[in-house]
Amino acid sequence: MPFFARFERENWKTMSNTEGLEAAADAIGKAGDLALACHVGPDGDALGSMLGLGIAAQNAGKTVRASFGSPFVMPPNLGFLPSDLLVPPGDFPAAPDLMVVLDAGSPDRLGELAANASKAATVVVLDHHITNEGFGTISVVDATAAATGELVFDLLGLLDWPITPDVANCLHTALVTDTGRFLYSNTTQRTLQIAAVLVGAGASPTQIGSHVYERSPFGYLKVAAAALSRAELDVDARFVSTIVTQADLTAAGIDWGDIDNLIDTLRLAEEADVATLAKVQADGRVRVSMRSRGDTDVGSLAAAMGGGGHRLASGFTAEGDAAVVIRQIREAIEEYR
Ligand SMILES: [Mn+2]
Repeated sequence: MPFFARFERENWKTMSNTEGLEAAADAIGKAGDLALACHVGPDGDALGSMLGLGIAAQNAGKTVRASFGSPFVMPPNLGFLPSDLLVPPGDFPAAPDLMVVLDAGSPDRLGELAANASKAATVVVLDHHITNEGFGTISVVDATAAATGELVFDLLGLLDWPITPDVANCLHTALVTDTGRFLYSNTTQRTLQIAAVLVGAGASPTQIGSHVYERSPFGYLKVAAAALSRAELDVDARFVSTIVTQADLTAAGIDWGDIDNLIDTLRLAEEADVATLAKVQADGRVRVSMRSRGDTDVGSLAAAMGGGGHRLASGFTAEGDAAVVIRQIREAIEEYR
């Protein structure tokens, strides 16, 4: 096929490569009501792929409800996404006919909505986490996709549902955030081809960039300064880490959603292959984010700790002292190189 023909609407279908996706399109196309859920603590891909699919489905005449498990708080830097479809998890259908789960590698990533999924007649899973073991009635897991938004894009092509500017902006947000602005190693020619179609359909890279990357409350600077001043580098282990606590956030008047980009500053330390940010919640639990430059499979490391993610970006939640959790990671690192 000529290169540019791949951008033509009628050729989108040929870009799809999974049978599961056709089964998913069939189930979604036939449904009257759709219940959509993404992972707790949603990022740009989780929300963007869910809302993009939801808006397209609503435009196609479906009744759509979308949600994510507690805490039900929209991340501040994603507040620009059209969120009319969002309902609190308590208002989510208890036993949906068709539930679509996006960007969640396992049912427990749904929080309390895992119970709704267990009662749903049909569960379609769209995901790209390599740690996804394949749950749901129809499981579409493509670890070569940079974002779940790529799978939604293919799905809309199969369904022949229009990509309106709102849909395009949601899906482009999914691609931009999961690829680190098209710079991470998961970025493929195909990712950029899809992005080109989305921008052509009305996505605004400038709007997405200005909200997601170019603004933070002033308190973020204070928290980042405190966290970075406490950062520790283990040169032998090529490991940099730091801890942020609820007290840091409270003192600066900001929330956890405001520090989503902090790990990107921590990981700048060139001496380290692995960067680890431990976030001590108000209830004492420790939410850990990890990034690798390429030599360490932090996805498998996180999975061994009860979490998940990708080879170079992952996370898990632990009980106990944050400094002890960080020491455990540092001691385990060699096994994953
Ligand atoms: Mn994702």
